[in-house]
Amino acid sequence: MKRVLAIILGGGAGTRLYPLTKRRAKPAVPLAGKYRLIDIPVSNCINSEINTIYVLTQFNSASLNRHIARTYTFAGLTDGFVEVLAAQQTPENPNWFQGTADAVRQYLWLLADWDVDEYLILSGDHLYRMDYRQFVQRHRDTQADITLSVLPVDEAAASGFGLIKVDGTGRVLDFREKPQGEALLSMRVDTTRYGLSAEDAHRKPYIASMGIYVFKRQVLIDLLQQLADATDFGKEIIPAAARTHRVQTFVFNGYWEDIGTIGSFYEANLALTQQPQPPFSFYDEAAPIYTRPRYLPPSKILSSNITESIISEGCILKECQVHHSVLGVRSRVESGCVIDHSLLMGADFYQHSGQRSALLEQHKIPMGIGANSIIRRAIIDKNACIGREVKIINKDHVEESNREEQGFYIRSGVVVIIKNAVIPDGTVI
Ligand code: ADQ
Ligand code: ADP
Repeated sequence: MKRVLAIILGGGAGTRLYPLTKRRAKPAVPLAGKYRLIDIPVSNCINSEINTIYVLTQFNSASLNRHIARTYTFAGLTDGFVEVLAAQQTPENPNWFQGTADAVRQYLWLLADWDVDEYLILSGDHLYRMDYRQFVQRHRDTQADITLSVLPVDEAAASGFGLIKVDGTGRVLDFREKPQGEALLSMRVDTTRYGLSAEDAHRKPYIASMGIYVFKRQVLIDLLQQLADATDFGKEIIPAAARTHRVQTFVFNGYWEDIGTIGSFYEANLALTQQPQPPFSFYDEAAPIYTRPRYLPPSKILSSNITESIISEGCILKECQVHHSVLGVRSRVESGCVIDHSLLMGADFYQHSGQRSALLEQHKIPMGIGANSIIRRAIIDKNACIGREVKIINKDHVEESNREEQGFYIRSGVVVIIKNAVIPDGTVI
C-alpha cells in the first residue's frame, strides 16, 4: 500500500450541509458526538495501511487544520501524513475549485510528483468502513485503468447516483451520472448476479458508483490533461473513460451512506442509536475510527431517563429525559428538559458554574439547553445557548426555512440551530 496515494475530496461550496458549514470546512463537521467527517476516510486509510493522504477542500478552516494537526501525527519512522490542500488563487488560476476533477487538476503539479502506482480518490462525506486494500487488490488483479467501488441500490435512491452496467468480468460498459426517467429505467440490471436474493434484487435493481475510485497514476494525469474542460469525475471523467479505458468494478457489501445533505446526515447520526443492532458501529477493535483525544472527564448524569442514546464524554445532564438522541462532547442539559430524536453537537469549551450563574444574573444565556426546554427532531450545533422554556419542535411542520438572523434553519423538516446561536427564553420554533 506504500505505492498508493490517497486524495480525499473534502467538499465544494458546502451548500448541501449548510448551515453546519457556515463556520467550518465540510470535513470538520462534527459527527456522532465526538468525531468529524474527515475521521471516516482517514481512519479507513490508516486501517488499510495507506498513510499518505491529501485532503482537498474549498477553503481552510481553523477547526479542520487544528483537528488534523492534533489527531494525525505519525510516529517518526514512517513517512505518513495527512495534509490539507485548499483552493487558492494563482496567476494561472483565478478561481476556486469548479468541481471534483478540477480540484484534483489544480493540485496535479503536486500530486504528479509522487512516485506511486495508484491514486485512491475518496469522498469526504460518506459513512462506512472499508478495507481499501481489497479495493486496490481488485484493481491490480483485473489490470484496470480505473476501478469504481459499487453497490446495489433501490429505485428511490438510484437517480441520485452514478449508475453502471457491466459485462461478465465486471468491466464497466456504460456509466450514467444521476439519470432520470427513461434513462434511469434503462440502467436497471439483474442484481442477483451480485449475490442478492431474488427478493433483495427486486428491491435493489441498480448498481451505483460510490464515488470513490482507484486510478492508475498515469491514467489520471492523462485524463485530467486531455479532458481539459471536464470539471467533475461523476459527470464527465468517468463516463468518458468508460468508453475509452478499462474501467472495472469492486463490489462493496457493507453499510454505506452518503451523508452529504442535512436530511441524510441527521438520519445517519440518529441511526447510530438504533437497537439492538445499529447499522454502523464506531466500535471495532480491528478497524477503529480515530479522532482527536481530548482527555475529557466522564459524563455526569443526575436522575435522568435516557433511552436509546449516545452520550459523549464531558457532558452534564440534570433531571432530564433523553430519547433516541446523540449528545456531543461537553453537552449540558438542565432540569426538566426533553431531548427527543435530536443531535446535540456539544461545546468546544466548558463554562464553569461561576461563569454560568454570572450570565444568568445578567439575564444572559449560558451554553447548553436551559431548564424545561423541549427539543425534538433537531440538530443543535456547537456552543449554542438555548434559553429556558424553549420549544424546538417545528410546530408548523415546515420543510424548508432560512431564519439565519434568528439563529436557525429548517432543512428537510429538521430544525438546525446554528453554531454559537443564542435562542432566548420562551422561544417556540
Ligand atoms: P456527488 O456526491 O453528488 O456524486 P459531488 O458533488 O461531485 O458528487 O461530490 C463528490 C465528493 O467530492 C463529495 O465528498 C464532495 O464533498 C466533494 N467535492 C465536491 N466538490 C468539490 C470541490 N470543488 N472540491 C473538493 N471536493 C469537492 C458522486 C459521484 C456519483 C456517485 C456519488 C456517490 O459523482 O457518481 O454515485 O458520488 O455518493
Ligand atoms: P473539539 O475538537 O474538542 O471540538 P476544537 O479544538 O476544535 O475542539 O475547538 C475548541 C475551540 O474552543 C478552540 O478554538 C479553543 O480556542 C476554543 N475555546 C476554548 N476555550 C474557550 C473559551 N473559554 N472561550 C472561547 N473559546 C474557547
